[in-house]
Amino acid sequence: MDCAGYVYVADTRNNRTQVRVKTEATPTPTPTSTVSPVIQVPGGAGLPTDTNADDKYDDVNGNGRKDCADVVLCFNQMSWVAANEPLAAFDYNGNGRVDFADTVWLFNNL
Ligand SMILES: [Ca+2]
Ligand SMILES: [Ca+2]
Repeated sequence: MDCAGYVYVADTRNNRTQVRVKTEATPTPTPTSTVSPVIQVPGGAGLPTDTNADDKYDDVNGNGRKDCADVVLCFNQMSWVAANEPLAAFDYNGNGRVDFADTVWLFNNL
């Protein structure tokens, strides 16, 4: 194959070279987030957001910034978040579950 994408096939049995026309390139798939879509946490102002693009949704109440209200909502809705939100978005400490330690992590990372 050459730089233009043409494929040359050596046919030694018939002493000839065949040229195959290049095919169109396969479109590259668009990268998608590793985190499933989140939904609004009860008591929040909107969809939770990831304020610094680290796949941790630290703006739990969806007001566009991480603040104490997120820590409070995270604590109050811990069971709901664990049951309804994608784990990767709210498992801040990466221990495989949404629990009190994630609320502490959120507070310590305001
Ligand atoms: Ca917030
Ligand atoms: Ca956790």
